[in-house]
Parts: sequence; C-alpha cells; structure tokens
Amino acid sequence: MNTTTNTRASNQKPKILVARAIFPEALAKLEESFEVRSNQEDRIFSPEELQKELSGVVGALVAGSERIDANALVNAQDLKIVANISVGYNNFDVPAITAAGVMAANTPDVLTDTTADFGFALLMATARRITEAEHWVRAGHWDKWSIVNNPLGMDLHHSTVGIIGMGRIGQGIAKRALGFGMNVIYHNRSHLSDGDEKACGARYVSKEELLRTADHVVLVMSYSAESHHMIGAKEIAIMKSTATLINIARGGIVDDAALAQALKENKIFAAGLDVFEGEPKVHPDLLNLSNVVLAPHIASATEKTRRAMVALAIDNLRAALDGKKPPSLINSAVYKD
Ligand code: 8YV
Repeated sequence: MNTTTNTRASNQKPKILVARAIFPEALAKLEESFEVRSNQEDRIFSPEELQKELSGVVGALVAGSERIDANALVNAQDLKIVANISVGYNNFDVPAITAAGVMAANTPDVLTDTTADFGFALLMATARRITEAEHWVRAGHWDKWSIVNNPLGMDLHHSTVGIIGMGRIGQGIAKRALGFGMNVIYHNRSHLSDGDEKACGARYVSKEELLRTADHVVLVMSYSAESHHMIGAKEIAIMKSTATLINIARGGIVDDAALAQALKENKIFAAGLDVFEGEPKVHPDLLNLSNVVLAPHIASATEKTRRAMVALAIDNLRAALDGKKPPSLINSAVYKD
C-alpha cells in the first residue's frame, strides 16, 4: 500500500482520505484538523484498495479516477461525505451513495471559464492544425513551404459552431465564439431561457440539424447512459466532410473506434479530443492519425483553477463534517438540517 497515514496527528482528530495528490499547503492545512490518510504518490487505487482506504474515514476527497459505488462503500460505515475534485461526477453512483447515507459533492462554477477557454483552444488547434504544423517544423519540413503544401486548415471566423450540451461551459464557449464572428447553434436537453440564448447569440436546433450544418461540433454535455456513444458512425456520417469534432465532455460519449475509422477515411476534417473511452488509455488507431489533436484531460488544468477546485472540495468536506450543508451538495436528500 502506497498511502501514508499521518502518525503525528492525534487520535482525537477525525480521519479523512485524500485519494489523489493535492497541493501540499492544502494538505498541511487539512492535517491541522484531521488525521489524513493521503496519497501524495498519486498512484490510482484499485477498487479493492479504494474499499480499504474508505474504511474508517468520515470524509474523502476523490477525483474522476475513483469510482464511488456500492462496492467501494462496503466498509465505509463512518463515511459522511465524498467530495469530488471535479464538476462532472459520472464516477459517482449517486443512488448507491445516497442509499449509504453519504453526502456527495462536486466543484461547479470555479472551472467554467478555464474549461471553456480550453474547449476553444482545442477547437482552434484542431481547425488550424496547430499540433500537426508544429510537428512539421520539428521534422525539418519548413523548407517545403508552399502556397498549397502547408498544413491547410479550416476557418473559425464566420463559420457555424454547433454546441451539444449548453450548460455553463457550453455557454462559455458560445460567448467566445461570438467574439470570432461565428454563428452559434446548440442542442441540449432543454432550451435556454430567451435571455441566455440572447447572451450567447445561440439558436436551438435538433441534434440532426446541428450535425448536418455545423462546421465545428463541440461536445460539452455530461456523461450518462443516455449520452453513451451519442456520437458514433451514424452521426459522423451526417456531418460535413469539412467539419471538426471536439470532445471536452467525457470519454464514452463518442465511439472512439468509429471516430478513428472516420478520420482514417477522411469522413470529417479533424477531431480534437481531451477525453477518451477508458482513459488514460487511448484507442491505438487515434495515436497513429495526424488529423486528430490529443490532450490528456486537461480542460480544467490551470494552476489557479485546480487550486480553486481543491479549495471548493475541501469546503464541501469541512461543511459536511461540521454539520453544515456543503456548498455544492449533489444529493440533498441525505442532508439533514
Ligand atoms: C477534472 C473534469 O480534471 O471537472 C471535471 O468534470 O473533467 C476535470 O476538471 C477531472 O474530472 C478530474 O477529477
């Protein structure tokens, strides 16, 4: 076992688990109030290890790498809160957590703009082939420069961006797109209010129309059984052959094997992916293609935002253990005033 228990802490202090490495100052602060079982080596726990680590702790800070379900909670009789350092919580089986009487919390808002920035950056890198062009320079091909033989990209300005999933992050991307003179269409479970649609300059369309007419399709919806493989061979076939597909939502929303095949056959122009099915593994065919930009799930990864996410997760944990309502509680049924 690679975890370390802080033996300096007194036995009186409540025990908590910090399942992934966090900023040392944040950990030191937690150690003032808690006996912390930490994992600064940052090795991902197996399900059996996680089960063991959750036993005897009253609170746990976890991330997307920790699947919290009935199996993980088998020995977690003392657990009051599981606080995700992430806004998405598809790693939580919320009904199982609720059935165990445990509060679940996430980290919304603090990462919205950072994630929207990244979505837009990935879109630009994909459409303008920035990573491919960089490899071209590094490979010494600049002397092959020509009007027609450069990595030629697709324009963003005055093109149509189609955003699927118009929550806070989707709206952030829409607002950025407006600055580029783009036409914004969106598809979502529900329509935005008139005011929000106006602020985003966005028009609601069916998923079909979006896929058929967008020059750039950006996926920002949350993962669920409903959104599993929402974009597969059939959907890609509807898209323009000049279109790009950007996924900053969750692995599993896109059928990665079908996407790799479509990219191989140039059915669409290019893809930009920050999330993958079964990450940190990447479909091997994607690794061999030049018309895809790959990123290791870093949309929220700025120093300031990751610190804010950790701080909010800690606020959630402390509130629950102080008998207060965590600021971003997911399963309010468990909270008793
Ligand atoms: C996290 C994310 O980095 O917040 C989310 O939903 O996808 C990222 O910000 C990741 O989930 C790690 O927990």
